[in-house]
Amino acid sequence: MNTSRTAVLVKPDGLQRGLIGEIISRFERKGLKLVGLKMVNLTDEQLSDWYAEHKDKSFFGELKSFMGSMPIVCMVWEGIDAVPVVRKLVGTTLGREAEAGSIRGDFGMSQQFNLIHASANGDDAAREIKIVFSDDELFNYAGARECVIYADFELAKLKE
Ligand code: FUP
Repeated sequence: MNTSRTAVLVKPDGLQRGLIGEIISRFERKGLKLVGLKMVNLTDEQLSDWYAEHKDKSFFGELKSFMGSMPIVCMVWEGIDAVPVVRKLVGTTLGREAEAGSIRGDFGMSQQFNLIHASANGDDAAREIKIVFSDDELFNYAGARECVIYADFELAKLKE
């Protein structure tokens, strides 16, 4: 399972709270590389695919209507183990229990208004990225800072 690319959504509450710059900044400072970015209003069909694992849950309809209520910011971040690294920076689902220092722990109080989505595993990341991004909207480029973020043997792993 490839975990070097992960999907992130800044949800409607993150947009309205003015947290897009803060969130991008946290991922940049960590050393992750931005390889895809767009603002979209997700359709009901896209949201049904995105949240397919929750289709039988009581909150499914409300979650989709919240997520489709306005544009959101979609990103793809790259790095060694980007999927678990980003999950850790995001924090656990319920904002008021999320770890201090994480995005949800520092800025959120809610379960539904938890500011941000991050892919749970490599398979979800691959599926979610495809829902929003076409291949030509994802970029491969040399990161100028990579030689000070990773050791040579780690850089080789990133290129595998
Ligand atoms: P996470 O992986 O942390 O984003 O959380 P989950 O996959 O468990 O849940 C997906 C989204 O459903 C969460 F962002 C919050 C939302 N949710 C509700 O709105 N109500 C609930 O009771 C549980 C989850």
